[in-house]
Amino acid sequence: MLVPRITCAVISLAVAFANAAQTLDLPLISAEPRDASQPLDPRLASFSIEFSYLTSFGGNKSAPNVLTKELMQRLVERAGVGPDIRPGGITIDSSVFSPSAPAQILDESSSGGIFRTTFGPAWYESLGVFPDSSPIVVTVNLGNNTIELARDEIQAAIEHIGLDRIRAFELGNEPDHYPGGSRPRGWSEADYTAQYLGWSTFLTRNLSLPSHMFQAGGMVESWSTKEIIEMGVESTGTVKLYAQHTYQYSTCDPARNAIATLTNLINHQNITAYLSEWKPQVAAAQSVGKEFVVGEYNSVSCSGKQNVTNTFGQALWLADTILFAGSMNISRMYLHQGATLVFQSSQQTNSPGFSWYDLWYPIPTDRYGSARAAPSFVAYLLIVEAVGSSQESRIALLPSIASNPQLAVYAIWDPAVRSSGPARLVILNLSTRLASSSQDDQDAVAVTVDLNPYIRADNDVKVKRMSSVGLDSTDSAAATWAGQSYENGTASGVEVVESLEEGKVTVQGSEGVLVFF
Ligand SMILES: *[C@@H]1O[C@H](CO)[C@@H](O)[C@H](O)[C@H]1NC(C)=O
Ligand SMILES: *[C@@H]1O[C@H](CO)[C@@H](O)[C@H](O)[C@H]1NC(C)=O
Ligand SMILES: *[C@@H]1O[C@H](CO)[C@@H](O)[C@H](O)[C@H]1NC(C)=O
Ligand SMILES: *[C@@H]1O[C@H](CO)[C@@H](O)[C@H](O)[C@H]1NC(C)=O
Ligand SMILES: *[C@@H]1O[C@H](CO)[C@@H](O)[C@H](O)[C@H]1NC(C)=O
Ligand SMILES: *[C@@H]1O[C@H](CO)[C@@H](O)[C@H](O)[C@H]1NC(C)=O
Ligand SMILES: *[C@@H]1O[C@H](CO)[C@@H](O)[C@H](O)[C@H]1NC(C)=O
Ligand SMILES: CC(=O)N[C@H]1CO[C@H](CO)[C@@H](O)[C@@H]1O
Repeated sequence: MLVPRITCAVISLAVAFANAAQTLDLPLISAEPRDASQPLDPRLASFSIEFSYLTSFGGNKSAPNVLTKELMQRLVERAGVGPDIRPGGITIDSSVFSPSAPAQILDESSSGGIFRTTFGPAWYESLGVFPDSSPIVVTVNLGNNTIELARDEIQAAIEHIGLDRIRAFELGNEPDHYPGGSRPRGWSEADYTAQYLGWSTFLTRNLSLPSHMFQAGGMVESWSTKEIIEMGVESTGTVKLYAQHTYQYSTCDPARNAIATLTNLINHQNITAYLSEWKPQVAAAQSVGKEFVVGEYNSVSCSGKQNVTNTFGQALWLADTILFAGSMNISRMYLHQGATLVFQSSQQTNSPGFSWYDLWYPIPTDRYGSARAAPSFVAYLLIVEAVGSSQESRIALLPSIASNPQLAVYAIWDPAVRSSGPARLVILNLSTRLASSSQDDQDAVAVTVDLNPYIRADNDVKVKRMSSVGLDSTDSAAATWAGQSYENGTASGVEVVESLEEGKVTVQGSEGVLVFF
């Protein structure tokens, strides 16, 4: 696809900042991908969608959700393939497949909590809006403790999705939360491991599944991949890969709600320190030759937080979180799209409705207004273009620059594009620039980076920018990738692909750029 290149508009902007901004030399980047990640999956940025809300996100055959379809196409155009889709979350553990049911019947409590989802063959129509190249992770009911329910759900998935398109089967959601609920208080990771082995082995035989078709783990708070491997989860040959869930912040209770602020969230040290806690788990999975994925995550659990996770700040949080995850060999990150479920916590801040952290609002609602992409959607465009489609790219986070601790710089090597030296560079300036900041304050948080050491004479270096009026902006029309916004799922405005000014690029606070060498 050929795109118009309009360079004037933004270059003059960069020059305007150049006076105030300091010039920065980056640490040297090696020509070869030393200390870099495993080859990146073009599906690094994937999705988890709350099981009982898939119908809202996908629609059905006669009424597909056009916004979802368009947004997914924007990713396919860049990645070459669709992201993984995992219909899952807490509602899977009270789900029941019934061949005679309509798409779905929700049994709700008086406060709006979903305590059972009965679904039928038409439920699978919702998956039709996702690209054919999107693998599906099939999570089934383990919470109920009745293997027939899981068996029927796996059988139905094979019939209606097709085994070829199924990435893996997953037994239950966050089993470490079962003790004291659907299991006795003392139910442990040893009990989970034993049940996983019994069920996955029986189901593999009973349904004649290929070996190694299960995604094990899926815990969120206690227990770990390392522990279940030590307990023998590999012993019957059913594990394909490992998953754990992560939520850095929470609105589930008042104490955690108080620290779930934009400035705490959009902080490079906080982001990298938090995800680094999973390094032993990635290593444990790699030691048995398996992938490790974050099978469900978002920034703030219990459905996000108004004016925090529905801002452009969430885009910066996503870009840094996902690229850092790639650099530490997490194979895919499944960003949860969902809705507030009153069963998550009796003390939570949010009431029922779509989550404040969703990347898009698929249908119009009283609380959120029109169906539209959230300001954070543009982060997915930056990420898929940074990762590329070659399946050979590798990423590394460069060492922090002492004078600019909030500057996150990722180098990406991609032999399909450039044989020596980084093919692409992501520069995120996570320092705060608010929508209300004065011009002087905005200049003070801009930084100019000297890229001359990485440019060859024959290089036609291009830059795409992820920006908005400020970190705290909730306006999707103001959140842009290469000058265009994506509120209704299609690009709006004229694409702006910049060139370098004397080998330099300026990055304002709360802004990111992707440099193509
Ligand atoms: C990631 O995997 C690659 C091998 O593909 C390895 O060289 C690298 O050390 C790993 N990184 C981490 C942080 O484990
Ligand atoms: C498809 O969705 C439309 C709109 O929500 C609805 O009216 C229709 O009943 C659905 N069809 C099926 C088969 O569920
Ligand atoms: C398990 O499923 C059955 C059948 O839908 C239901 O009656 C029962 O309440 C469920 N039990 C739990 C613990 O969810
Ligand atoms: C699978 O399990 C069901 C009961 O859950 C049983 O009726 C059926 O015979 C089993 N089939 C095989 C091939 O094991
Ligand atoms: C995160 O960053 C802020 C600075 O923005 C800091 O004050 C805070 O202690 C950090 N940690 C957490 C858990 O928020
Ligand atoms: C979010 O911001 C809007 C607009 O500034 C304001 O009206 C609303 O009260 C804020 N909500 C919360 C929970 O802070
Ligand atoms: C989105 O809006 C643009 C105008 O900005 C319009 O051309 C396009 O048709 C719209 N797309 C959809 C899917 O509504
Ligand atoms: C994230 C980051 O490094 N932000 C920087 C943006 O640029 C200004 C000016 O150089 C720095 O002060 C910020 O720290």
